[in-house]
Amino acid sequence: MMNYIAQRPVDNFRISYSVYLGHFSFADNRIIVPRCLQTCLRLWLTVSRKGLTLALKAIALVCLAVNFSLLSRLSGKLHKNGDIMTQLRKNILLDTDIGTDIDDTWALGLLLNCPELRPGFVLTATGDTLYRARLACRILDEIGHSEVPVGVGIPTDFSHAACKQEAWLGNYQLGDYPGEVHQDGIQAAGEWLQRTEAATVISIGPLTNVAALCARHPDLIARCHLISMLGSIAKGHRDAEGVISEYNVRGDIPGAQAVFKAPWKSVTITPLDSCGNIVLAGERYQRFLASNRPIPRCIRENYSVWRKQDAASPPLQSSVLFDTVAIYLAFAEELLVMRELNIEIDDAGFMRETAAGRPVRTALDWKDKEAYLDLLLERLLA
Ligand SMILES: [Ca+2]
Repeated sequence: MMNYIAQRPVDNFRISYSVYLGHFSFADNRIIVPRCLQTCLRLWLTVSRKGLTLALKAIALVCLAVNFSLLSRLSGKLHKNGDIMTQLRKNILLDTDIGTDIDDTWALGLLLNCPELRPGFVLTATGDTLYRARLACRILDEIGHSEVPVGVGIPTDFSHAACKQEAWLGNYQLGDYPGEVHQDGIQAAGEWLQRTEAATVISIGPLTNVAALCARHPDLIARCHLISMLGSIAKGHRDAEGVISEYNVRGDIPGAQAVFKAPWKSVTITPLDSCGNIVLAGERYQRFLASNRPIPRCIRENYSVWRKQDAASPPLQSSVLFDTVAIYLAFAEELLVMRELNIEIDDAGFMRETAAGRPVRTALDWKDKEAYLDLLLERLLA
């Protein structure tokens, strides 16, 4: 697989230069041209234009040479720091039911714009997994990320899982994707886990594929972290009080129970309690509409097709962006209220806290939801 960071030289420079300056921050968007070099260039142009003495021209030339030498040494350090950042990125396997609710499309866009994360494999889950793989391929192709391999997951009979982005997908086939495509996505995902030292699985759909990986490769799962949009602890949709049997659990209850019994290094979830009312609206949504960057443009095109099939969808705002919170949890959690709960999943798809339950880091609420909405927008527009 091609190196993800090498695809984004501007990001690489931005991150590396921030590291070099000693004020590294992933949110830091500054690109700084050394000021001394600018000054010398200006001096050289001035003395050239005004025809000043040969001595002054010589002094300016020496200053320029010294600065280019410094810049060259700095470039070496930038390259070295870029390598370090490449190694620090988390390797992500995304298991997604992209193509029914639109939030998976937003989540994929967010994942691709998070410099802390390296999307290593996209596996499609639930219902018509071939349609979902074609859709993932076309989105990745459209926004210039065909370095990410895509695998067709296990198809299931899931009558509620409509193919709502078919009109945008058109006749795009797996063979049109310039990157790697795997008809047996479970086999290929297992091989990817085998050769990936430390992987994080982000699951944002029903857990059929992830359960299959747990059954086939318990040894590999034991070295992975799982982050999932899953379940409901005390709230349902749009902050409604009361626990519900949530869609991703209900889509494959035995699968979810098996995944919770697997030997993960850690399990972290965003239940509806924290992700059930994440909406970009007002000025934030206007800024999203105004952006001409490839990721927002692609999401907008898909959202436009999707919302024609959802009459309840209000205008001038996003739908609920549940799955984006799982992506956020892969690199940070400080904006959320996190608790470790011992959770079991019962046969009706409800999460229950029990003494025998699996320890799960659970995002129960927000410390600062407005800050998350700002971060989400900035990442999508980056
Ligand atoms: Ca989903």
